[in-house]
Amino acid sequence: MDKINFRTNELYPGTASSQATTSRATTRYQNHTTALTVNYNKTFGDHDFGLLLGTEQYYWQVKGFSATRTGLLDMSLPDFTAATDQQIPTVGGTAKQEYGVISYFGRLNYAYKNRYLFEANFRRDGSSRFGPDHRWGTFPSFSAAWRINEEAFMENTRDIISNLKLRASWGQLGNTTSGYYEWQATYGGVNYSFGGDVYDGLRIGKIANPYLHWEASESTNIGLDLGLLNNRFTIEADWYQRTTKGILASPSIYLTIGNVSAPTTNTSNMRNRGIELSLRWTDKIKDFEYSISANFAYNHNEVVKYKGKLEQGWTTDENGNRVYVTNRGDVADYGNTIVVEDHIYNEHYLFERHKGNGNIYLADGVTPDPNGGPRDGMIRTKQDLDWVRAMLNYRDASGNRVYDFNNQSIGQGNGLWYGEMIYADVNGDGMYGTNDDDRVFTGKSTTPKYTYGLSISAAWKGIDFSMTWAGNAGMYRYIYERGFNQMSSSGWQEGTIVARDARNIFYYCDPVLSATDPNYDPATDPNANIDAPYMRIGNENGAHRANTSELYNASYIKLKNLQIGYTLPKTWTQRFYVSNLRVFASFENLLTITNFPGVDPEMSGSGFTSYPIPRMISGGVNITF
Ligand SMILES: [Ca+2]
Repeated sequence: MDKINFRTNELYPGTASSQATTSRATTRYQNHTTALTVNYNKTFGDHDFGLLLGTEQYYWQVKGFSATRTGLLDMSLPDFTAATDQQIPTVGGTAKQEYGVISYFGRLNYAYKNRYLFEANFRRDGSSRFGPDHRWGTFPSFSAAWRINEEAFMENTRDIISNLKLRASWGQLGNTTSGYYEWQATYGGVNYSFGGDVYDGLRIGKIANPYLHWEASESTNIGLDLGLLNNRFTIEADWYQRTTKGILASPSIYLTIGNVSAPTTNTSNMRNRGIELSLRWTDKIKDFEYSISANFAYNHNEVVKYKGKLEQGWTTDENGNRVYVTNRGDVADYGNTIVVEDHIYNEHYLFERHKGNGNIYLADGVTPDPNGGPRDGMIRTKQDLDWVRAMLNYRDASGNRVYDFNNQSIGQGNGLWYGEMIYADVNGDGMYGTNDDDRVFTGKSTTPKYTYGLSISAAWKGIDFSMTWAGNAGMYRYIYERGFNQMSSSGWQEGTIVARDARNIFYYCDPVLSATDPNYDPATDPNANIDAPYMRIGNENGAHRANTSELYNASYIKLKNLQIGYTLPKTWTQRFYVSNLRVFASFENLLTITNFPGVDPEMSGSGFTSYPIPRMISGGVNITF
């Protein structure tokens, strides 16, 4: 087809039909499920028995084929068989992949006098995704419950306690999170030289692990159900612990093994512990029905087994020098978050602001004070900058530099200057935020520690009302965009590059005088803003470090849904052969209560740059004939 550029009025001839290509592709998915279950239930006096036995097989396969040919007689005949060109067609497709699962399972129920309830489950699952000798996993689970209110000694309390049940369970379940062929090695083509010529060869891309087996999650649960006043008030409380064992991961491997990917292994264990509580009150007063329910949950996750324990600290090497050593690179996956044993999963792992005492020198008046410098890390005054200068100029007895600030030198717009940050020397080696040894565990992640909700609903003479509040707390999001500006232009003049308002929150001092007058002190310049919460605006100079002051509490509570409706009396609507007619208005995400500075604490990513969950207002009519 020809194309025209309307701006220049030029015509671009399209592809000639003899050069046009046509293709056909087929992808075939196939799956079969076979299931067979037998059920048996029997009651002997006070004893109730139930038995279920079953087996299930599942097979899945994909394969695809595609081909392209060139040369059409005419654009109106795009069928694959109509292509005329005698060139060999290009052929491709989807590689054939398949997997299968076979399961055998059984369940046994037993109840005595409807008071003592037991259940045992047994599963044996086999999956083609694991090594030939480790395909099968056995997963039992048991649960028991005691309906205390059915006991004779509870007889007199039944007016108040309508239900009281104690529950306990323990069980294991298998997860197939592995890819279809994860236990096998992968090979790739590679050229090698032999006798001065290049030959095609084959090399291992990824090491096999024939021991790859099921990931199993083991859960323990203890719960209590309580119903009061004919179940008008109910409480459900649960404590749980769930440990996922054998989570698949690829360990760090030594370079001596060569340039290959590590095998996938069942290395890591993760534990979730928590409590869940839900309360509900429901009642009716004449025509007025209402119910209030609230829920609360606390969860703590911890990586209990990964690549080994983190060990780091000061030691003395063979030459008698004090050195800081860490095995962090071997046992952890980290950047601004970290996965390592004994810590929450993806814990924020950040630098901290330096907290100085404001001094420049120690008592001798010549040696810089390593604990001196700006009190909140930001170089705000001449005194602060003089400390940085004294630290960088200081040399030890052998003439070596002792202190370092993330490899930065002093300089406006491109180094340590007014409005820039000093990061804490956490490990005490004199290098302030220079390397990862100064990162700190924050005990915080984007996973909420607490979740809660509240629902209220009411109905009166055809009018109905409901609302749902939900929220999370104890989660933190890292967003640098708010307090650290990466503008491309260097320097900043008030009112020229950014709005005047920015002056109130970003550090500002005279860019010319501060660079030219050695006696200039922002602390005595009435036009400077030295108490700003955020660093100066300017181009990124490399001194910035992801730090804890850019970590924000994303706790929130939201009015997720509010609905008001009115159902017309049936005596009216039935005249029009309508059995039910309800008009309603519904509001989603109407209100968010949070201190989080981003757009929406609930959304993924930093919560600052991605698209938020929308607010929706809708109305409608439900008619049932
Ligand atoms: Ca350090």
